[in-house]
Amino acid sequence: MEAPHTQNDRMAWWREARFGMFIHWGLYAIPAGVWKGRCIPGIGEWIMHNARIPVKEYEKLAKRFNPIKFDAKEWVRIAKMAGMKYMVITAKHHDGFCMFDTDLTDYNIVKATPFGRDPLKELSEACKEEGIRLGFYYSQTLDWHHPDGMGNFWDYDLSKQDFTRYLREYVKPQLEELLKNYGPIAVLWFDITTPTPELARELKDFVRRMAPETIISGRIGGGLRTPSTAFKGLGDYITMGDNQIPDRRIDDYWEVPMTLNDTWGYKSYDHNWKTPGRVVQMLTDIVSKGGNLLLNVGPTADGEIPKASVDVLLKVGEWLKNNGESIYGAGAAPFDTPADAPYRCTYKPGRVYVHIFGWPWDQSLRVFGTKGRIASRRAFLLREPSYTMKWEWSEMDLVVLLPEKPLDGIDTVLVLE
Ligand code: FHN
Repeated sequence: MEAPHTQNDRMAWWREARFGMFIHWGLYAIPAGVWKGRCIPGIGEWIMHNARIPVKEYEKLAKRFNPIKFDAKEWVRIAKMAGMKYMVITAKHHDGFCMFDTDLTDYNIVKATPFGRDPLKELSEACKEEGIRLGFYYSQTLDWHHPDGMGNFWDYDLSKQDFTRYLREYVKPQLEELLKNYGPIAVLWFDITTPTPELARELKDFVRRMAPETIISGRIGGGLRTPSTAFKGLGDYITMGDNQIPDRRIDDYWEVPMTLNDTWGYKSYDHNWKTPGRVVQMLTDIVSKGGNLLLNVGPTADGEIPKASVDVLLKVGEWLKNNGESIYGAGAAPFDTPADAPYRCTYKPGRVYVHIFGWPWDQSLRVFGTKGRIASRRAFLLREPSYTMKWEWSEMDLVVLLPEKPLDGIDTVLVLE
């Protein structure tokens, strides 16, 4: 049993950070959702599975992978400008292709592609320079390339597989490489869950021994399911279901993995981008319930983060530059906000930040259920601290008289001090 303070120490930066960049990048960026002239339904990084592409055929993509536009510094700069504090990139996704140099297989970006560089090495250096924490996504269960990995029923006879051998002789040595050669690794982001609680425990103990400071995602499995599709298992925090924001606060560490469009890996014809306003409001909603947002980008086979996603991220970053105080290090307010209220509240000791999404037509904003929970002395706009507002209690609610118009159409932040 770990000493509880150890986990809090490990999680301190993560709780402060609140907003990270998820990156799904691999060979699947080449077909980008199209195989043999057919648009393949589903998320881009699942194309090998969804089109039942045989290993021998999919492997050939490696010969064509030459992302010459990849620039680690530029990716880190984008994350920074977006106000993100950490980055989690796919070291190995379900297709089994390794985006780092590894002695365990030649099926990796350095040995099997004309590119021949190690982007994770380059990113770890760029992140260090810029003070962004770097984590790795690692698919510990599904591996459609490895004969002992799970999930590839179209090439392999599943009854002959030995998953324990895969975990011990392939997964663990690869994690050792990642933790030793790229460290310090902020997060190991496991996915789907490890098949048995015993193996999840073995994996967790292994990572802990090697890197006690590395945070482990909830999808390592091995425990009970938490609310709905959320998972904590033996991990350090609850990983919510993909794109799922809980409807109320959760008093634990938790994170929502979220796509910026409808795929994780790049798909040439998915243009369904979330707007900057929607992202800011989702981030605020998540922080108001005590969680983190890990927002995904899917770079192209050339090595670029699609311009449409960069445009959204930069606008989110602009909003955060002006309003970051209400997000970083903030958490859930000491009172509940009805799901249909036109605002969300984030909180730091001494300050409630009311994020107003819908400006009231009569300028009077009712902050529900606050009586007895907060003792407000001053109400002002975060971006205009000199502009103080009148307020009064009405039954259990605080009613604040706002200026005529919002300062920010996306989310104007009112501070109750
Ligand atoms: O199957 C994966 C999917 O490709 C993607 O990586 C997401 C990200 O959270 N995780 C899995 C599904 O939950």
